[in-house]
Amino acid sequence: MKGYYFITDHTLSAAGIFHDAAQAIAERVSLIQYRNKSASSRDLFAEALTLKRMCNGTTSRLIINDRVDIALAVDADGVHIGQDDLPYAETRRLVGPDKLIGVTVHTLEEACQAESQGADYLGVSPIYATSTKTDAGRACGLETLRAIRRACHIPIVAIGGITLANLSDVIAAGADMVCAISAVVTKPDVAAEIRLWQKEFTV
Ligand code: TZP
Ligand code: MG
Repeated sequence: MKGYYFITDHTLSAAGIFHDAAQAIAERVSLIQYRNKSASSRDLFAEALTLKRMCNGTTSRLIINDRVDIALAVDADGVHIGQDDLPYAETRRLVGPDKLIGVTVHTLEEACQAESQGADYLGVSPIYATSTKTDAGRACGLETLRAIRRACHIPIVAIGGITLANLSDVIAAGADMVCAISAVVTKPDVAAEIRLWQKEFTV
């Protein structure tokens, strides 16, 4: 797991989540997360199923944010849970041993706990202040990211307020993957933007 991590955002997207996701898949982004905090379960299911079909036969794997039931219903590749979602152990019991589980962490303690429980990757959040997620909490900064990098061995996804201007600092602090929503999906050419982000991981 390395490179840009794509998350859908229907409120910020200039061209729509399916257009954005198609571009991310075409750019061979390894993880595509479906995140929607406002739709009904029926609509979540329908959209997640569309994304799953788009990912089938490609190198991109589909992760569902928050909702284990939706992840199971569409046979997604994994689920991403936060500190207020179903606990890790129950999530693992429901999805089985083969699905990916990502866990959002804000501190070194939460990171160590998630790793020891068996998480497949850590979402360290928010690195910088962001208005995209209103309840993201205080920025944990590069210091926390470095501390988690030193202590943990599983892949780290950094998220929150990351732009092309600070991306190299975040990679240098130890992120394997970096997610940006507003800095990418608001751009007129999402594919071109993703290419710029992916390039930062090859230098
Ligand atoms: N989780 C923590 S911060 C965040 C999420 C979903 C939002 C990131 O968006 P942006 O626009 O890249 O700051
Ligand atoms: Mg969550």
